[in-house]
Amino acid sequence: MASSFGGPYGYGYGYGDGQQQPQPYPPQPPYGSSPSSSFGSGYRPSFPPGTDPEAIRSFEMADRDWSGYIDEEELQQALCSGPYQRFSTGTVRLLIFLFKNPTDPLGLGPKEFAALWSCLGQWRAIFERFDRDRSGKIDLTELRDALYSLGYVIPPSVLQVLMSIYDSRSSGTCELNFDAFVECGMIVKGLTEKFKEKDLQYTGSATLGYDEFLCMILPFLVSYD
Ligand SMILES: [Ca+2]
Repeated sequence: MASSFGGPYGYGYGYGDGQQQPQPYPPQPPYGSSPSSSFGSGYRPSFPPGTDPEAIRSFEMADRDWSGYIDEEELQQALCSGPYQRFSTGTVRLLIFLFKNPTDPLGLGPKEFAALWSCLGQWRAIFERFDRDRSGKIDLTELRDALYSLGYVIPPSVLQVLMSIYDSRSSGTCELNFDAFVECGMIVKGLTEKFKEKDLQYTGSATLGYDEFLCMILPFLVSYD
């Protein structure tokens, strides 16, 4: 009686002859060779379906210690060698603070990195859309309009403060580079969302205690260098 159970995959649970050997887990450093020459030999960070192949490539290039996570230094490297020219340490720290899963001590995992990559793509689109004079930078009016398009009506006095803070991280020419623009935009977005949680009547005003105020802003401040 011929048996065809199992088909091409067999029906045992062991690793018989001719079957693929199990890949090491967690991924092991390629002793004696550089990671870039050894990709594809078991190092498989698990990305969500539909992740931009460029994001996956950047992750694999950046994860130099093969930990499966991207730390601060590796993220800076990944962003500077990708489609973005430069990212200041301050911006990189803010991105890690905003995207890191608090239970992952080693840095950004594939899922968080993919989310960050997608988010940066959206900021890039906003940057290009509002850089109306094609200077490659965002000036005060362009910043105002960009934030307005996201639903944030920033008063002129606050715009001046934002420009003075992030311009100094940028170039000192009253315009923001992309990394400073992302940092500025994410701070405004993050703090506004926190404030809105306290503004239940949606009036633009909120009453909050001293401790609540500190707890709200300190995580953003300490993410800076
Ligand atoms: Ca511009």
